Amino acid sequence: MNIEAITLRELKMPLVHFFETSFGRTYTRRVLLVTLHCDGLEGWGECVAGEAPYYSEEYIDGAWDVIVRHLAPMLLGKRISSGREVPALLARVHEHPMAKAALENAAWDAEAQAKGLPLWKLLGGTRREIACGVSIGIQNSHEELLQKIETELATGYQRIKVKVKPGWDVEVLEKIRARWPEILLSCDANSAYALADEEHLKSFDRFKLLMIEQPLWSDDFYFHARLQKQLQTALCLDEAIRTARDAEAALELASCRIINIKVGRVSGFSEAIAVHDVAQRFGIPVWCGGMLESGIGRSHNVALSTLPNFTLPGDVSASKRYWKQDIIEPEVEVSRRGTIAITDKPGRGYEVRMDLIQELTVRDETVRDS
Ligand code: OSB
Ligand code: MG
Repeated sequence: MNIEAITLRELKMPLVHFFETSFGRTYTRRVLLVTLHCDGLEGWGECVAGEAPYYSEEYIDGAWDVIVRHLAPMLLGKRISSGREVPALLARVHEHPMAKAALENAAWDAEAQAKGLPLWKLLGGTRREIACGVSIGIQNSHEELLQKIETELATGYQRIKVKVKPGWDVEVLEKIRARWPEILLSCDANSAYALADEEHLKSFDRFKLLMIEQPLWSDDFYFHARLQKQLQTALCLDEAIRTARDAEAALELASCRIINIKVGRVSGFSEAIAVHDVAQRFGIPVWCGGMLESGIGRSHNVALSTLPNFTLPGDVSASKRYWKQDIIEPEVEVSRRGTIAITDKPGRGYEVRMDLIQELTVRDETVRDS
């Protein structure tokens, strides 16, 4: 595949419902899509960076800049035969995992099309359906949260994850457990707690959670290991795991018993597979996290979730939970049993809707080999 040009697009996509985490509320997603033009094929990737540098240091305007000025020029004019070759080409740029992932994943997307293979098979997937959970943000009231949970359970989702922070935690979990004593329930703190909260976090054990996700600092393994020793509940790391090396360090230290893999956070499919493999070697289950993706990123998450060690329900859920209309055809749909069926179609298995993409695009730029 000759990489002839790369197009960046920013889409403005209002969420069906705002999404609130411990670091803030999002009403509208600014979605950054990249297209690799190679030999008449178009490989698509999504940069999942946030609107602001709160989840991590990356944000959409910074990602756009680093792609145009630094990353795209490292790929343009290159001939590659697989997505696997992309990380080495981009290695000179320090960090910027979500920007790199958009490009690398677009190359895998093109490779799957060129080979006439489903992307999930190319990634080494084996599952014919994946298990789905939902991530529910902080709401205006407890009542609204309970209402949301009821709706998601009625739809068939297999696991409920709620966002927590100091002041929106035990009382909320208490009410959820009072109403649904048996459901698979977890919580995600996005680093909202500190060491002084150890006793408070220990009190979560009574809720029989599947996991507590990233309670402490986003770069920490050591204090999570200390905390894990004090808890019955499994810890899950999200933000802290950026590489397979991180996963190995965290698991050797016993910082967590579960890992959330987000393909953007770990810089692309190659590293996501490597993290998956490390976890599998340690006997640690993984699940696929989400970043409020449009259909492009969502279809890539679906493909990644077919790898064998994705044994827990992920945050990969139906398009319609986020968007009035998604930019892929068909949209990602979830069965009454809370599963997504995997198709045998070549490529990502979901067509891009160019009409809608054009309608939603607020800026675009194409860079070519100069
Ligand atoms: O920590 O998983 C997270 C969204 C934005 C930033 C961080 C997180 C999330 C989610 C959303 O939980 C999951 C989804 O896309 O459904
Ligand atoms: Mg998380």
